[in-house]
Amino acid sequence: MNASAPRRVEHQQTDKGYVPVYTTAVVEQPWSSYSRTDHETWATLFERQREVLKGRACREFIENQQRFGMTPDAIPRFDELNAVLAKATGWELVGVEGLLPELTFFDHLANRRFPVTWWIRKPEQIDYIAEPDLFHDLFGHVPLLLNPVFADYMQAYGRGGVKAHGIGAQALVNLTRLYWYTVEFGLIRQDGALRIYGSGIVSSKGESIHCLESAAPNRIGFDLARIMRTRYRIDTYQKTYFVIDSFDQLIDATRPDFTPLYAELAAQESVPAGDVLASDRVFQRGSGEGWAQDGDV
Ligand code: HBI
Ligand code: FE
Repeated sequence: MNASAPRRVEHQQTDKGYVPVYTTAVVEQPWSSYSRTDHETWATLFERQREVLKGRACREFIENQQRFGMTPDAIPRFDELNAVLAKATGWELVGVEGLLPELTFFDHLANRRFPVTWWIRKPEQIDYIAEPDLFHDLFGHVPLLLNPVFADYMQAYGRGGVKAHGIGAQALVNLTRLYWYTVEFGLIRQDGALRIYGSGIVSSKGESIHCLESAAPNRIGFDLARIMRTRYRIDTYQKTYFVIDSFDQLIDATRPDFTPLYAELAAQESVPAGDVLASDRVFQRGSGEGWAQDGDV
């Protein structure tokens, strides 16, 4: 790591698990400072995930990763990806230290800027890392920004986030759940089968298999208000995955102003992450095997 490389932001490990450190700085990708180990970590994760996602990731994810020309040979350069992105959907990747305060994050999305963590996890974190690193952001989030409908959804989400920030904390909770159950852990129905589009899933080998093949989780049809009421998991696989029929369904759901919906939701109980409601469109009612009883966020 040469002296010019920015210092990686480490979340503090405490007895309550890791405590996120939020920063707002935008940094140039220090591509020349990546070590051989960094490139090898990218290669290992890239090859492993490309293998496990065959027949599991949605069409658009694989197609767009190829359009970017991402390979296991080396960590991709943000400026090369930006050249492709700018032409296709007008999005731009900006390097960041890690997690951003919510309003900063929303403001980037509202302006078609996607924040990508500049550093990649250490080899000993290859199977799990608590915060989003370069692999999660670049491999997981960036490909779908080439899909025009999903790219519009991400900008609409950012604009909604800036508004929700002005409305109050509960609106932010509702909106964060929407991000969690779509952008991070969403499933889509394609050719009669369930496929993955959520970034938190595609960047995780275990969850790429679990979300589609395990009997444990619920799989429920997308319903905006239902998702905004539903608590989620940070430290384990999701107990429930929500299934969209198309990316159009996502962008259509974000057209109306959410203010009246937030007011409605404020009067309703949150739904525990593992519950199934009578009004749900159920693809699978999970067995709940292996679920932790507490810890829903
Ligand atoms: N910051 N860099 C980064 N990446 C994220 O995905 C992210 C964030 N800050 C907040 C956040 N996500 C979530 O709370 C969103 O739901 C807002
Ligand atoms: Fe993410």
